Amino acid sequence: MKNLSILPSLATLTIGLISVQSATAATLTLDFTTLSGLTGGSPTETAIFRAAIPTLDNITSIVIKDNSQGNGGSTGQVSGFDLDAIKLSSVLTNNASAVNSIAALDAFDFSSIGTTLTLGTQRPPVNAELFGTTGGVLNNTVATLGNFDANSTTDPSRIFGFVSLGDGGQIEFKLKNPISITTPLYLYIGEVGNNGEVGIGQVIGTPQTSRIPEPSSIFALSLAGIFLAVNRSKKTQVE
Ligand SMILES: [Ca+2]
Ligand SMILES: [Ca+2]
Ligand SMILES: [Ca+2]
Repeated sequence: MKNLSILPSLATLTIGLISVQSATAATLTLDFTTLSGLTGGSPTETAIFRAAIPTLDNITSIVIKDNSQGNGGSTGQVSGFDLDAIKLSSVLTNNASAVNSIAALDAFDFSSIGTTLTLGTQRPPVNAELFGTTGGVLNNTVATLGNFDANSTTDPSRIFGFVSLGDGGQIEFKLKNPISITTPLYLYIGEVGNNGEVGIGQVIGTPQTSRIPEPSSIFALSLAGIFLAVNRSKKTQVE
């Protein structure tokens, strides 16, 4: 009888842990595929990467990080990953030249309310600011993150249309409204220059397992198992 009184409380504790886990947001890393061709302004050298958004509920943020380890591209104000644009679309395309014209979800707010930029470091010679930023925040009149339109050049008279994250930098996009995935959705990002810089994408949302009433089923099964085990044990003792 002593053991029996402990068993229900252990089962309750297990359910408690499952509930907490279900409600907690998860950060998942995206698996990018490189599209064929290039797009952008002039010179046209923006490479496009596509990732299927994982099946999550309540997606609140998407994060793009530089993971170039100081390699690739140019120095100074254009150090690190050079983000031309970001787009969420239900349309799947394999061609960079099509990415500007496919339908987009109205998901992003490119103001300082909807974006959090964590500046990476510049490789010498260090400029006052990373390109596409002003006062440490995104300047979207320069970066135009809604359009894959970057001029892939460091010529001061022509450089336009992207933000450089700096080495190890990142930008977080807080979505206008949380998104739940019920049909396939794709993220497209562009890297200006296609010159060796590497990005990581992450999506923050809630696992959809929290929708399925499995924990209560597991609980019921556990109790049934305990009941059977106790009965069997009692019978064994009697015999
Ligand atoms: Ca760069
Ligand atoms: Ca742009
Ligand atoms: Ca680049």
